Amino acid sequence: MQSRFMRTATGKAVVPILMAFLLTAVFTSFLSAQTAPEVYSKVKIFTESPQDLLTLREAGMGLDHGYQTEKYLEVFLDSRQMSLLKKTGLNYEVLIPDWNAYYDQNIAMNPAEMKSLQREMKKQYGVQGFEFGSMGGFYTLAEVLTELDSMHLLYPNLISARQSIGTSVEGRDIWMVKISDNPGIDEGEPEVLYTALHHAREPQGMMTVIYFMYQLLENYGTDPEVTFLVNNRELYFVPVVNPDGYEYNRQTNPNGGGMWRKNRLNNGDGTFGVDLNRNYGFQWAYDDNGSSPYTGDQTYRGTAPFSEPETQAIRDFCNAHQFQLALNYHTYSNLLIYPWGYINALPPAPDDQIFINLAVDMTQFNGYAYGNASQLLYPVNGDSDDWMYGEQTTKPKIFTMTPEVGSASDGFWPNPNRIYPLAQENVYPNLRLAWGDEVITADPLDPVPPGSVVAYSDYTTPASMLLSWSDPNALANGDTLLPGDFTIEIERDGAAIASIAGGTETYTDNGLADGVMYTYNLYTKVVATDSLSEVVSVSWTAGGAPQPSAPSNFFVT
Ligand code: 0X9
Ligand code: CA
Ligand code: CA
Ligand code: ZN
Repeated sequence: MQSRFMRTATGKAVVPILMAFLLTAVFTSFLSAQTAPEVYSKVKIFTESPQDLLTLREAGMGLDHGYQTEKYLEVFLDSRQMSLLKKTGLNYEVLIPDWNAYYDQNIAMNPAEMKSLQREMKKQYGVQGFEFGSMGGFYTLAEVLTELDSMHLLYPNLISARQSIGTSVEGRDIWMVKISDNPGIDEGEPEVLYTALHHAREPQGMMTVIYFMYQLLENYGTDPEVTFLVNNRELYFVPVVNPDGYEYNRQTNPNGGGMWRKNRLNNGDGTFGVDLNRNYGFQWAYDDNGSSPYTGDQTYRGTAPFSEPETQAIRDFCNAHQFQLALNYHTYSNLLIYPWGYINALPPAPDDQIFINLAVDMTQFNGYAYGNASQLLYPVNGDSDDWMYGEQTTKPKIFTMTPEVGSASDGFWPNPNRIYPLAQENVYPNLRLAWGDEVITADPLDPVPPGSVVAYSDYTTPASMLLSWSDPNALANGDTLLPGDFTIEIERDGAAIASIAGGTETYTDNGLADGVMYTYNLYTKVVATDSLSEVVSVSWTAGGAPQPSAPSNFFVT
């Protein structure tokens, strides 16, 4: 029999450390036996007629995610769903009878393999802080927290310390961090939210988010786009919305592959868990098609809207902020999904077109399909996106979308060699979301530019230019701006030459060449926030004008 750790990516056996792993394997199965994890099977269900699809829907299996074609769908089923499927009489084929055994045999890598893959990936992707976690390459919950802490230690000026936004059913904190310049200050800049792991078995979403955070931190100050966005946005991250479910997967499957989806509420009838992505309070329980009333189902929606502390935490966090855009990361299917979830319709104009434009832009390089949930998968009610967008009284509407990262072959626990590429293909969409075209129109906290800007030089001062202007006294939103709050930044022909304190209103630029025309850019910069105004440009020739000329209208009387 082949050991779970003998098979390597290159096919060679790793004998010297085999003993240690056999021991680990024995211990692991002992642990597993104790917690008796569900057996999940990968099944291909043939749905050749509309009647077959109806039969399937009416079987009450609470199907969630899978790969579908006209003729069949491939899904992961727990034992309860398996027995329901058998009763339907539909044709099916079991592709993988025991997913976890399959995962351990075919996907999990041993530490030596992980290490060399790690080296290769870091080199190829040019990242420093991001690395593999210990759970099949994915960070465990504890490792996510270590990453957040080390980011804050390394980049205290760009990322906040982690803050709890609430606790889970089992009392674990749900952590949030903010990336922005001056992360400790609410600068009133446009706010954008990224979350992951609503579903415990979708760790690639979390890896994608952490990878993006490192991209921001490591490229700040060198990449102009990253620098602009970090300076002018407040980017919030909740990498693990469902810590209990994720931790449960670690306990049952410490090497990765755990298939628990929901939270870990004890439903009191021998079943556990509410699907957090069916528990939000917008059109909650709209029908039984987009969510399930049955406690044992994978898509069980809970006893009431926001019955779960995890969704309450996200709700309260959103209500306390002014998020304008959000991405809730899930896996898989290479999709970008926008509202509505509960019906097959788009939000009213003009928002429908804004969503489409955003999605077209964001998916142009990774090729994800975009649309609403019904167009792409199946209807869902009580999901995060419908609430974030649809709830418009307790908070402003949020342009929220769900990426489903990875292909059908990646599944929920992709091969470790897919973690970096899948994260990388979502950096562009993440950046575009932060730009928020058509959603973030003007930053109300940007200052007003300097007024009446004049550059002047004449034959009496051929080597210098006198710049003058009137200081702004407000932000774009009308808030007062005092002289001590800002500087006027000056560029000559594109290069920064001076930063002048508010209240000065003039600057003399010396050492110029007589007869040469110079172009100056002036803009206001708020000291506390680095927020910048629009740029005002003026051009004038050194010593050039007005030329001294013979006096005219000259009379002698
Ligand atoms: O069923 C879900 O909750 C999501 N799929 S998953 O396999 N990750 O569970 C799809 C949710 C789609 N709905 C919206 N984005 N509105
Ligand atoms: Ca900021
Ligand atoms: Ca700023
Ligand atoms: Zn999901």
